[in-house]
Amino acid sequence: MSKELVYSVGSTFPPLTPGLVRLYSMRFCPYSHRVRLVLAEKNIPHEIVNINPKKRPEWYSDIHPAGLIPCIQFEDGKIVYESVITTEYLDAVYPDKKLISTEPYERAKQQMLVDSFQRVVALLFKALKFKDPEAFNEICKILDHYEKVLSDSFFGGSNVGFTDLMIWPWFERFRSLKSLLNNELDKDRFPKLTAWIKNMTLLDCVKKTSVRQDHLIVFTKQSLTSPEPDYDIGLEKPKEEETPATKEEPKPSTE
Ligand SMILES: N[C@@H](CCC(=O)N[C@@H](CS)C(=O)NCC(=O)O)C(=O)O
Repeated sequence: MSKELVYSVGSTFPPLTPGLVRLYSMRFCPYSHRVRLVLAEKNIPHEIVNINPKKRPEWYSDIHPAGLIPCIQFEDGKIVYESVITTEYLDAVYPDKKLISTEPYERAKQQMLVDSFQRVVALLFKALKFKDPEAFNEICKILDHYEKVLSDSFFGGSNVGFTDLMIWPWFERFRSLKSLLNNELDKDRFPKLTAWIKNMTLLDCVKKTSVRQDHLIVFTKQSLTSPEPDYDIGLEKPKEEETPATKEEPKPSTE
């Protein structure tokens, strides 16, 4: 049975593994994808516990008061949630491969790009849910600015940084979901972003954390029409007699 199966209502809290940061995640959640990218890029030893966001385990409310994912938990009891805050925290306590610039203006520029990207997130949902071509046009208008300010291999310079990892999950979705969007980014309008996408796909952290396209398509179709999509698409499911509480413990991630 797969260790990636979601924990749901009625499950037992899986004890923390000494020496590992725990990420509460969900395979198709773009916000969790941000944190998976950061953990992979910074080589932080971690384990992943996937949570069913619609049927959360009772024990999860002791970890995240609002029950959202992603969230990270440390052996010493520290808990941090919200994908951007989690990233900033991890970058501060694991200073190797710094993602966020210490130069105030550079840092502000990175944060502005991440913050304004929330509008793209909302529009992508609109484009998928309502098959609204105008929503995709709006996305492109916002991305014109990203095209304009991109002046190196990555947004923060020659190495991957904060902005790149915070916005990448949605670019992966633009590509994977182009059949559902009936649209894709125009290479002529976005030549620098097109080159950036190529640079991103070559990164180990992107390769290790990418979501399988066929699974993402099925999951997205389900989540647009059903209140309870299958969070375990493509995984080996438990046999009838096994309950979530009898699942094996999570194992250290190989990401
Ligand atoms: N602002 C949060 C958003 C996280 C979020 O919306 N996560 C979704 C899953 S992709 C969730 O937990 N949904 C459960 C719910 O809304 O009850 C972040 O950046 O971490």
